[in-house]
Amino acid sequence: MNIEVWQGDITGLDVDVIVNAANESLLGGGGVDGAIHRAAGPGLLAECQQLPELRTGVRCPTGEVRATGGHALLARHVFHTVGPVWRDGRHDEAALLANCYWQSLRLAEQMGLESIAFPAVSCGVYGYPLHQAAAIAATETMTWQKSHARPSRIVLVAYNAAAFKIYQQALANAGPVPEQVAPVLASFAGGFAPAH
Ligand code: AR6
Repeated sequence: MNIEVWQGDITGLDVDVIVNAANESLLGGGGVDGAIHRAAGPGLLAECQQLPELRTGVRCPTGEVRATGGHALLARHVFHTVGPVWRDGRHDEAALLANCYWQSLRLAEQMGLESIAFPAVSCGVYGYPLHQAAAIAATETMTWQKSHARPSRIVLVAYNAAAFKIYQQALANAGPVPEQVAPVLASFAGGFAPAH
């Protein structure tokens, strides 16, 4: 059991599931969403289009998650979650972002998946301050691992060196390390294949 920080492009990871920072339509966009759709190929968009709309233009409300296949990705599945748009921190942003992590971990457990990789949900176009988002990612994933066996590998993906350091610090701050479940703080995920 460990939580890892890995720097690079999430689309190249050989894990059971990569999480996508999507929007409520689930019909693609820029940032990591665009990268995942490009790498997965058109089958991913076709599958997203088949997911039911709860109301016009909303297939996944903010804070929730929907699963699809991985299509041309190495990852077997994609979880599409929708992070909050950052306003001022007083509009439930933290709780909604925590839900993205918690609901994704719960779905991975229900599906019997062993490994999951998260990008920095909400930290691009949606403007969430990375320090605060990294603290939430660290707290939610570490709390999850204290009481759940699966997924046994949780990877926090930093897209650049600055984000890598912020994640390292967030994990160090999120202790105390649970007994007998020592996370490998900020290790590179040596077992993952890089992008082609
Ligand atoms: N691998 C890993 N991380 C990445 C990658 C990548 N290939 N590309 C970007 N990031 P964003 P959001 C990082 O904007 O803020 C889309 O249009 C990036 O550096 O992708 O949740 C959706 O359709 C940043 O730290 O997601 C939505 O409309 C993080 O991923 C909207 O953007 C998230 O940045 C969602 O905005």
